[in-house]
Amino acid sequence: MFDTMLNLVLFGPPGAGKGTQSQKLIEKYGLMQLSTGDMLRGEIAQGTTLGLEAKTLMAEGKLVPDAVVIGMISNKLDANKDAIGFIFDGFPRTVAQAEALDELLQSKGETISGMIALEVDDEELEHRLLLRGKDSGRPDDANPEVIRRRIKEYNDKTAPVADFYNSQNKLTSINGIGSVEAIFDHICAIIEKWRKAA
Ligand code: B4P
Repeated sequence: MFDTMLNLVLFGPPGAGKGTQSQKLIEKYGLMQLSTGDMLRGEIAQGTTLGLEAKTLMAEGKLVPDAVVIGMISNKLDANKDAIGFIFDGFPRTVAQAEALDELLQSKGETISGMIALEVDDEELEHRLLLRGKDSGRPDDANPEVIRRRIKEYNDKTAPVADFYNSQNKLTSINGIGSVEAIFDHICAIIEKWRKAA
């Protein structure tokens, strides 16, 4: 579908709609989603050592160590050499992770096509996550204090990742409030623009 690989970083605070939009992008473009949150929850479900280490941090709304998530992403890239492109969902979450991702892709002759950042205010984020927490079974969605901690972690450690991609002229920010369909259409329009420019 694409002449070159499409590698999209889907960015935004917790609850911004990254996971929701990723599902629709997989269906439309056949891209492979790499969600570090899903991978970590998988490790917890399997009761691995890594999962045990991540469980407490995630339940407290803290980020897990960079080396852990970088290692997971590196393994996935190696295991999916035939993918036509990747959606990085919830990764990178720190500048160190963004630098590591650039290096990993460079070593394969690839690069990030662009970052799309979903902008949603804190009040709406808290509302969405508490709503999801009612039936998601995710401990990090059930407690307002933990949700606020996640938003603070995002502002302190993750927000600078947008500047990292902006300095490479790869950042496009869009409004993440509105219908899921309208936001999806906006994301697709940006991808089409990248595709024409490639
Ligand atoms: P994630 O799994 O990435 O969790 P998230 O940020 O809450 O998910 P997302 O933003 O995808 O949620 P979505 O909008 O789809 O991370 C969980 C934890 O794992 C982190 O706190 C951290 O501890 C750890 N972790 C993960 N990656 C890491 C990394 N790289 N480094 C270190 N630690 C890491 O959904 C939110 C809700 O909003 C849903 O209910 C959805 O239905 C709803 N929604 C979506 N779009 C909407 C819209 N337009 N209108 C109304 N509601 C909407």
